[in-house]
Amino acid sequence: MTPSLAEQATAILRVNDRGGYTVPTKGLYPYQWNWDSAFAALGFAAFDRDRAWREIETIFDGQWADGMAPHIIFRKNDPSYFPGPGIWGSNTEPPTSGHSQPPVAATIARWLVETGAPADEKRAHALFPKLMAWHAWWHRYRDPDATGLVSIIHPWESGRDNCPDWDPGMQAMTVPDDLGDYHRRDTDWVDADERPTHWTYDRYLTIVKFGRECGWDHERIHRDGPFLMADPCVQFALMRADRDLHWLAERFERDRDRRTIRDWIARDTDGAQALWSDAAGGFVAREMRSGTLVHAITNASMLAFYAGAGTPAQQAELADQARQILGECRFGFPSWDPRQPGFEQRRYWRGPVWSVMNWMIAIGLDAAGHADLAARIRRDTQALVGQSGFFEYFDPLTGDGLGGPDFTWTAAIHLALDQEFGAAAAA
Ligand code: 9WN
Repeated sequence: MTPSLAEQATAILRVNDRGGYTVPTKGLYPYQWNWDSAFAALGFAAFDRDRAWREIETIFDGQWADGMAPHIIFRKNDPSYFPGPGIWGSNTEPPTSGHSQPPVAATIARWLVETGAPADEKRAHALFPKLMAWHAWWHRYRDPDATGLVSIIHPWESGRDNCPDWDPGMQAMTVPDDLGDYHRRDTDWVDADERPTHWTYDRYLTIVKFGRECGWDHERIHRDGPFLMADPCVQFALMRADRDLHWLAERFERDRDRRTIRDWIARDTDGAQALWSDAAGGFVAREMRSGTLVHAITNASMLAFYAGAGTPAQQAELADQARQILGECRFGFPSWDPRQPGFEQRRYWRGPVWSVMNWMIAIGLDAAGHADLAARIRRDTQALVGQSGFFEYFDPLTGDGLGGPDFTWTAAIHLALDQEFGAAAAA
């Protein structure tokens, strides 16, 4: 008998388990990634809550002294991925990458507490100071002037690595003559049409070189680094996670932390307005040195609902944009507006659909009173897996599975939707 989709998803989490942490998929991504693990925890929660907590806790095995939870932890060298620990030069134990990824761990931790037992509360209590230190790092090092708008110093920090959103920042960059030759590994595993170009990789590595050579001095990187943009995904994930951290702080009676978090939330609610584009009808990316907005809607724009960001008029406009864009696709929500130039239905973050983005978008749409849109997004997410399997991402027009197979977070979100995790999440 063919195993059910839920059984297949469970098997994928088990196969990708390396003992306390999962890899996103074998071969293509052989290490632990930050936000992948936060979402993986949701999947484990469907059948093993202790393992769910381990997944979140191990994200912080790589936490830096300044509070940063890095985007990759390199526990043992695996030459099947490039760039590996030697290129990053983090000088930490375990070795890690040198920047972060969208902060969703506090949101998942809150959810585990809300739906759990005293054992969950205990785990969250122990984790709280690490979460707090990580959020403080975001506010201090990615928004040093306390404007309420956090920046990213690398497209990889957004988690939406190859989105056309980053083109202005990437085009403005000069690739140094001594960047050196390198051998990409990703295209050994996945068709080159579904991955970033060589031009893009040169620029990814230019930023890593700058970071490594300045010893990952994040004040310096923010000030003088080759790339500085603001990302609606990071901004909104952080705003949401700050609210969830505040909820935990209240529960644990951490009054000083509560006050600090309240200030962050107030500031970021104002700061997010710097991402609003009248031309696009939504929140968009911004190149920070020139102040230029990228006037196009992405799946990250749709996270405004999840963050509770925007005025009622802005949210109404955004919901209207969501309907129009969904009208262009068989499966939502695309990572780049199909009506815009630059849409590529198969290339990573330039059009395809991601389950994890959909999970957050649907929670926000529900909370904002757009239950029909939320239901459509959830239905599409499950239908994609039913049609094509547990791929890394999917073509929004055909539903073809793209990128890596047997993908941890796609399996995790399938289980979460199957069990209606987050369906009635608190706003
Ligand atoms: C670089 C692991 C990660 C995700 C990112 C996704 C992709 C890595 C890469 O894979 O990025 O971080 O090498 O392409 O864009 O969101 O966390 O699944």
